[in-house]
Amino acid sequence: MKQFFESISKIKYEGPSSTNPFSFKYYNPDEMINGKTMKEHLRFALTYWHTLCGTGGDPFGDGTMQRPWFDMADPMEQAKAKVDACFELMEKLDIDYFTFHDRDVSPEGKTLAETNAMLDEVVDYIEKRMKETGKKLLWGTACLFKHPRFMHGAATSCEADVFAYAAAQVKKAMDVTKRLGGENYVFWGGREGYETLLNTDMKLEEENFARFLKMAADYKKKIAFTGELLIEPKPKEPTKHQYDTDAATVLGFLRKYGLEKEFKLNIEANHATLAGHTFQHEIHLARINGALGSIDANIGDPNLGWDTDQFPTNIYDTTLVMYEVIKNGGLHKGGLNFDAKPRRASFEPEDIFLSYIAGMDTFAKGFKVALKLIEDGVLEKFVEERYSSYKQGIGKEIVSGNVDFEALEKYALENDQIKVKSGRQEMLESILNQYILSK
Ligand code: XLS
Ligand code: CA
Ligand code: CA
Repeated sequence: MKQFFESISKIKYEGPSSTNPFSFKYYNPDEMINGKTMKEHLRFALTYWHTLCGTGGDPFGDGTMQRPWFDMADPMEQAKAKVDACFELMEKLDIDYFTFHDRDVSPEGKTLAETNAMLDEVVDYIEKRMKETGKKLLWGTACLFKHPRFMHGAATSCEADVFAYAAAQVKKAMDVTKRLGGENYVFWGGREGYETLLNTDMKLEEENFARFLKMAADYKKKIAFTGELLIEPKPKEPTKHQYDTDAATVLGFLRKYGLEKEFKLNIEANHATLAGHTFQHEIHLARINGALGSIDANIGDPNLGWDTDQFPTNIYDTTLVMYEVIKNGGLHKGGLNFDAKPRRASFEPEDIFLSYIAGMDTFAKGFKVALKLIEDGVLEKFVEERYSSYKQGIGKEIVSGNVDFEALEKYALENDQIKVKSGRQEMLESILNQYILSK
């Protein structure tokens, strides 16, 4: 097997006082926590597209990333080299899972049949490497946004031939995901949206999108794929209006078309913030609706209005995300997928390791802080007390559905001298800081 990162050996846990940049300070994969290893709790995944395919190019400049396989002239040789690099990185970073789009792992041919044949050839190789190493596929997906044929959308394209092509591509990507034992299959509506209503039949596009997802859910049953189907919300970019704007929009859409039992959500930090929400808000909303599938662990830049997909290094965020994950009873089939890329100027192969280490350590520490917060029940006790008026008296009657407007008017006329309590936001934020800084 070709080795691409020979100068870097397996990254080990050295603890918070280590000054070795190529070591984990907080991520201790084998540490037992509540009967499971830290690795089993966090279920980290490596993203194929950013890590192996990302060039560092932007609208103003060429690619910058030094990746030995970029120099290989033969596309299939390059595709297999990326597989080797992927497994070497997972091994050295102690990551068990990976995620990919069909077109990340193999090139596009002249015809769909040729493209499928090349995909099969690379998937054979991936399968072999998975068997040798025990590494697993967290999720697969289809790239329905890169090729110009998808300029008007895929399932929401104005061209029926494009709808059919997208269906064929998703069918094949689902087959491949099943074959590799993928635990989920993701739908990110890359170009499912629109730029202007002057040329758009939004009603038909929305209905077609639902038709497409229904066919996918039917196909899942047909092939007995046992993974979860996940939709990944995002409000904008690449289109101006993406149909899967945020978690609430997607849940409403699924319910409208009777698809809510078939799909869960893959929540990404940078998409949450682009939608004007916090990462925690989106995860919380998915969780309380029984729809938290998986998490794309990255972070945006609060000063930039686009999807920067940076490695997550904000401990405040990761604490609150892990707080939600613990409340969810864990990630189940989901994982923490680093849908993130080193900055354009962090172009050396070493930067891949340093970026993953930063993200993994930030999540490991956030997990520990969240565990302590939950163990001490500080936030829960406060929230429970804050809503205690619904546990007895008139509140209990409201919650039990025993009163109507007339009964409440009678009650309010007799009880109109109301005392409300402070929300104590600053006190709670200060407690959270205390936990982050000291636990
Ligand atoms: C892009 C999305 C994409 C999905 C998979 O913004 O995050 O990478 O996760 O198609
Ligand atoms: Ca994503
Ligand atoms: Ca993104």
